[in-house]
Amino acid sequence: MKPDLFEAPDYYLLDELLTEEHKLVRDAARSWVKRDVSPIIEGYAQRAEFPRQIIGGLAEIGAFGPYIPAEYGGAGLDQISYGLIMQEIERGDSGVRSTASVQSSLVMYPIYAYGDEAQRKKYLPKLASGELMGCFGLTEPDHGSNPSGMVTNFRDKGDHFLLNGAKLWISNAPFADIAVVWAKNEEGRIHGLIVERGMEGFSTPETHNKWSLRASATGELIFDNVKVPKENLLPGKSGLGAPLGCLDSARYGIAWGAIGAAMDCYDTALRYSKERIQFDKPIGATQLQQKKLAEMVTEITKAQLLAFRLGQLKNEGRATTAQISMAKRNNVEMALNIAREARQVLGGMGITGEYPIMRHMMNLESVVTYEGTHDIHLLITGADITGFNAFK
Ligand code: TGC
Ligand code: FAD
Repeated sequence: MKPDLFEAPDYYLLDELLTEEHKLVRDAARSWVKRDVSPIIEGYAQRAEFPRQIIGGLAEIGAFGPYIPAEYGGAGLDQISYGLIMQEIERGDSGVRSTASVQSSLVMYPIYAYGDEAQRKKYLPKLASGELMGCFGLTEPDHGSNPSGMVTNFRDKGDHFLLNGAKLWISNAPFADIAVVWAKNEEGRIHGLIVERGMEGFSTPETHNKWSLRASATGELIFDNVKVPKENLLPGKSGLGAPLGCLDSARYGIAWGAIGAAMDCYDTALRYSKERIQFDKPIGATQLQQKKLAEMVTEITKAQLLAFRLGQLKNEGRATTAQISMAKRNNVEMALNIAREARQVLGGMGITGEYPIMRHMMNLESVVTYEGTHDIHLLITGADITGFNAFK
């Protein structure tokens, strides 16, 4: 792969809206991605392997629990810093950002928000340092967009719970030490349980043959009469709103992350357009290529403004689920469109692993589907503005 010469577009001088802390956090993540992710990520994606050696670096830049308080090992940062970290990591690769999103928003967040003090103390510091890695089991083979229909269940056996069922498409599953699993009790009420690797009857087979997110490990969670200690139930919240609350946080991170992937594609295409000569002039001097590049930077700028304002609302505790859906949907589609256009600017070179564009494009096909599909987010906006729920 070519050396990483990335320069971030900032057409509307958004850096002026960031605090010194935001810029320090962002720049540390940016430098780490250039040094430790860019040089190796193409090879790992080609081999469909997760680069485990980056776990320590992710922890060091504060990517595991950016907004979790420092007393539990988190970085104690605000939501804009969290977003900027996700942006920089996804600039490197969406799969690496997935690992960080899952660890932070889908494992640490539910333990922090719904767990008791003993659970927080037991798990959060080790998750923040990367000593423990986690995954989040909501999706099932027959229940993806509609998780309320889940069949995974647990039964009270007096001194423990007995867990049965299966989860599919679970990021980090093949190597995770713990899983936050959503399952129904005897009354059909959804609860979160912390399942630990090594519990008898718990297995995590890897999902192969992915053309997308190849540097992220995806797998199943199988529960065959797993005895889960009662103290592993998250006591603070139950019902579908509990896992959906975690998704709010992860989807917010993705709204920022997608900007990173888009910026990398735009920056690569812009540089290539100035260097590639056809018909005796740089292709960047032709109107058609300029149209592509001008539209890309316009869309990136709009997405940056959307994410920044959402971050302000999130910092104030005022961001709604529907606002988060709009940003996730818009920014991922924006990134996917930019990846497709940028790929064309590079002509044949665009399909090779010499440049990051094709990898970003393939990754974004997962990002547009997970954490709520593109259409599901449209329906969330539709329900919010009309008051009519069109899901059912
Ligand atoms: P609905 O009736 O709308 O809601 C059920 C209950 O939940 C409450 N609620 C929320 N609470 C907190 N936060 C939210 N965001 C909430 N949204 C809804 C709601 O008020 C209600 O509470 P109550 O007390 O009245 O019961 O639920 P529904 O069954 O109609 O479903 C709505 C729908 C379709 C929007 C929801 O199911 C959905 O979002 N589906 C998409 C599923 C999804 O996104 N799955 C993601 C799996 S995790 C993943 O993909 C990780 S990839 C990570 C990576 O690698 O980066
Ligand atoms: P389906 O729900 O079957 O949807 C198929 C199509 O039907 C979609 O286009 C959808 O928009 C559409 N559709 C569904 N319902 C409606 C409706 N009411 N109206 C109109 N259209 C509709 N899940 C986890 O729990 N944890 C993870 O860590 C995780 N990681 C993932 C990693 C990867 C790489 C991938 C691909 C997925 C991951 N997922 C994870 C699962 C992901 O959240 C689901 O794939 C997603 O929610 C969609 O579910 P589904 O694939 O079953 O599609």
